[in-house]
Amino acid sequence: MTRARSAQLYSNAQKLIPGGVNSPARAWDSVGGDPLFLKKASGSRIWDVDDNELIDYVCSWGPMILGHAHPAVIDAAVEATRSGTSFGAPTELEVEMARRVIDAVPSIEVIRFVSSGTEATMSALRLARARTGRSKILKFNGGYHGHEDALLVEAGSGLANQGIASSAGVHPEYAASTLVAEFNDVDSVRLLLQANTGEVAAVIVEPIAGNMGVVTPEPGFLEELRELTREHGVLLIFDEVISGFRVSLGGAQAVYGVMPDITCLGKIVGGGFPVGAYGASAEIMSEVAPLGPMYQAGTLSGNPVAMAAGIATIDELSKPGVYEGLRATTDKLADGLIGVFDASGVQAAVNRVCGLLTVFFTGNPVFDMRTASATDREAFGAFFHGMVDNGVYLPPSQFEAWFVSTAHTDADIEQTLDAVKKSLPA
Ligand code: HOZ
Repeated sequence: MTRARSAQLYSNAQKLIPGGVNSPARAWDSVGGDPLFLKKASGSRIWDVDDNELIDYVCSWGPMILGHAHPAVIDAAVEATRSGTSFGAPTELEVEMARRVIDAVPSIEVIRFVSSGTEATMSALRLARARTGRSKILKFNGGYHGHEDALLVEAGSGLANQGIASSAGVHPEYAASTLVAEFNDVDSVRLLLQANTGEVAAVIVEPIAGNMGVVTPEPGFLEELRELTREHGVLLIFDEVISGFRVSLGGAQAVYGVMPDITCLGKIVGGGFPVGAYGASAEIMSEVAPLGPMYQAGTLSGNPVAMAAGIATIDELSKPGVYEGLRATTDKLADGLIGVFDASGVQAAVNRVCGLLTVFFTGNPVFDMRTASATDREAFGAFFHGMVDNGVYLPPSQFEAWFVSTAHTDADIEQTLDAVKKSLPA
């Protein structure tokens, strides 16, 4: 496997772009080595600029749930493009898209489209503050909700890799207004809400954590969170940027039957184009301008090409059997991984839900950021490189999810498991 062209591009990029990447999670800092530069993708496969073909479990960090360059999505986007790529005025596509999301996601009655997941969470916090008249926010250690200032505190994803859980440059008052609890530990939430009675506007949580690696909510955790927030008059925000349209058409809220006050979406909702969204009851959304006093705007919000791609994606996902298939593929991969690790005496925890999984090298269960951080990250780095050398592209970090798509076949899974056998950490 030659990577000469990637190495050359990376060297050039480092002179032009901070760290050579436009998003830190793409650098291979935590596993070592130079990132691959990609030039094309189709279905479950990607090709780098040196013509190496790999099975892809990054899938653009989530949006490509149907696999890359799905014909229905490409056709819809191309057709929309021919009619003009941005108008800065309302379109029929936005209305069609809003209808689909509202029909699918149980707690959303009214939705506003923005251009990224970060914009969605940022706007959701502003909405919660506007609605409650309070300023503090509670998040979870290892929860990552994009790069909004108040949320870059004890964050997962790229920040955890860099060992900078809280970003520099955040206004100290913002950071001070963010409280941090432990995922799956409702008592840690209770204590913070009691100590800050009447001051907390919202609790924001990834109902299935995806930025400390995949960590699922323990039975009762989300339910108790719902109860507690209600008791304290605090709005509950589900960041479903990763879990939305992935674990089911209705997201994690439909799977666990717990309804947030505000939902944030991103990734899949744009079908591979830059889209985010936040939605809630009609009453809460009446705070949003021009109806209400909470201002939020964007030139490319509801962009027609992105809306067309999103509609095509949701329509494909709405076909019978899609999620059953995705779940079966995820299970086949996760069970296969456990089988290989067990047969080789490698201690590993494989956390999974439909369409997502993470391998942690540890003999213990991983249920929050502390247990995720206590796993063998050096072993993960060696495993990652073995996998890439054997034709499988994984997220270059312990604290990210592997994304499975509906395009991954049984043959892909077999090939992946063969690569795992050759990549086992010592
Ligand atoms: N937010 C993604 C990681 N959880 C990274 C996005 C990217 O680097 O493209």
